[in-house]
Amino acid sequence: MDSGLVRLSRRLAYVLRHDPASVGLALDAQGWVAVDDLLAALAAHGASVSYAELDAVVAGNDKRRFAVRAGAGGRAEIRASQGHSVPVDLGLEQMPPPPVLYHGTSATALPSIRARGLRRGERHHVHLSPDLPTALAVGRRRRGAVAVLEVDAAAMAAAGYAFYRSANGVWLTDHVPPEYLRGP
Ligand code: HQG
Repeated sequence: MDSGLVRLSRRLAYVLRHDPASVGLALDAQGWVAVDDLLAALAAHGASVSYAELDAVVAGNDKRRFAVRAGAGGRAEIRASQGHSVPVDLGLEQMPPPPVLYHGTSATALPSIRARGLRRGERHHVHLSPDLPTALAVGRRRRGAVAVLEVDAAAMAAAGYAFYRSANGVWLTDHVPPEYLRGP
């Protein structure tokens, strides 16, 4: 994606996950908003975005961060597939996880993570990656050295912890206690 579309993708992620009110929007209970309303709200806040640009962001997004559907009355609606801090019910179904999941983070966070486990912070869930390369990419968003932890998802599932998978393949759970973490 070119840099203009990357910027647009970041702006959309911010609006649709964290602060729809920043452009005067409200999401429905499941996080959806009509595409028309979104584009009008962005235009009213100084960002004129065309349907073609929005399509390019939705289709060209490496992580498929956004989902589009035909809503009530045939209006197209959009939402972020995961990562919200505003309260939305994504309707995620619980699913048995693969035996091992990964979490990429900053090496400086390790002492705290070893002591308290992985915590969800502002987000609804702890985010886990299905493979090492994805976890490395997530960890590289942080400053300094990257650390990748392995999560013993099989043992967690056996102990009754719930796992969910977002529409774009991110594994989600409420908390990973330290005893299920392996790694550096
Ligand atoms: C860390 C991106 C200290 C955790 C990615 C992480 C992902 C702790 C940071 C998605 C801790 C939270 C989520 C503890 C966790 N002590 N630090 N006990 N427990 N942490 O951004 O997983 O581009 O909320 O390791 O690809 O980095 O937004 O979570 O470093 O899927 O679509 O606290 O965001 O996707 O950071 O990333 P985040 P994350 P998008």
